[in-house]
Amino acid sequence: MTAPIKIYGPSFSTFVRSVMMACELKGLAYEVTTEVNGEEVGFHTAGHKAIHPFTKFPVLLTDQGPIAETVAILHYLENAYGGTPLYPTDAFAQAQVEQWSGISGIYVDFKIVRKVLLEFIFPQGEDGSVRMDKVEAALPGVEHGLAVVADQLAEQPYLCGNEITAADLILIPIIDYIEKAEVGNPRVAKHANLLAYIEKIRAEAFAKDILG
Ligand SMILES: N[C@@H](CCC(=O)N[C@@H](CS)C(=O)NCC(=O)O)C(=O)O
Repeated sequence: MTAPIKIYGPSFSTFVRSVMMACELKGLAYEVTTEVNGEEVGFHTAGHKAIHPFTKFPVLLTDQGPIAETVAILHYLENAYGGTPLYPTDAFAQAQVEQWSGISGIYVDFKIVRKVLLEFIFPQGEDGSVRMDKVEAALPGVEHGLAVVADQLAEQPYLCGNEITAADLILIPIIDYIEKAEVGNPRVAKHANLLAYIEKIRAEAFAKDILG
């Protein structure tokens, strides 16, 4: 039996979840771990820096060495294991997947995860309070990010057409978290297609145990 693929990082991380879903879609056994070479490696320690120079996660731990950065990991899984494709072969279509992976993993992530969700998870205010002024100031950015991806999904079921791709895997955990966080103030639900997208995906076999 081949050893499971090792994903270093916490399973609550959006990007770790992207890699977990890729493994699920490709039918690959995997484990999410905080061990490297059999040793416990704490986040933001020297051991973590040795596998990611900016101490981020996920990092894929392969027999050939660590692979940092979600996009690089998703490409590696595609090239090394095959299975359900996450990238089209046509050059333009592939560039579209790269484009929407970047838009989702850089801009949408920044506006939604970094500026708002992390403020609730790791409050930076006095006595550990959430800085609501910062959250309020960031909400137009959340709405902008949601509108951009909702527009892209207006005429097609996935970000880059009729098939799920790596770009969706990067977007999905972000939309899942923000939609769940918005009880009583539905910004995702303002876009019926975006709500339908995340609800459909949450029920699918590759995602349901990961998104919970
Ligand atoms: N560009 C990186 C971003 C990774 C990233 O920011 N991961 C977050 C978790 S979702 C992280 O490592 N946070 C811990 C930190 O910033 O110290 C990627 O695509 O993998």
